[in-house]
Amino acid sequence: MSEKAFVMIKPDGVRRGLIGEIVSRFEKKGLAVVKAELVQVSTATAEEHYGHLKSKPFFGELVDYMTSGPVFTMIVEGPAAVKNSRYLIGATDPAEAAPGTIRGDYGLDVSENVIHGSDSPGNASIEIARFFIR
Ligand code: RTP
Repeated sequence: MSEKAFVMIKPDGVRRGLIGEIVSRFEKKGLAVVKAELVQVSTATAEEHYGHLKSKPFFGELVDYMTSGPVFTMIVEGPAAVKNSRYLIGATDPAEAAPGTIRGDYGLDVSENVIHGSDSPGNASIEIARFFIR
């Protein structure tokens, strides 16, 4: 059954010119990119998106990072799109992410870790609404 996932190339990924490489990985896997946009995230949207981390000491830095330049937002669609996207993306900390995953191949820093992918179909719907239905 087809499913939608929300994926976002973070400001470091965009700055480093990784959009093409990352989109290509999703396409080669067989997931369709059905919507995409280069957009500047507002402070309010970044704070809402990472609201579950509000109590963390790095929350302010995380919001500054996420608003430091444009992000590339995508809706990807296909079988088990959420689970398959998370596999392609790899572990949150690039130092723990397997080679062959996006964070494993392109990241070094646990905060500036190149890409975000929704962690459940429910959160995918919420994030698609947050970033695409404005
Ligand atoms: P994401 O939401 O971005 O896909 O990341 P995730 O589910 O893999 O990880 P989560 O725990 O929700 O963390 C969200 C983002 O916060 C930054 N972070 N910094 N300095 C730190 O120790 C730290 N820990 C997390 C990362 O940008 C992470 O992706």
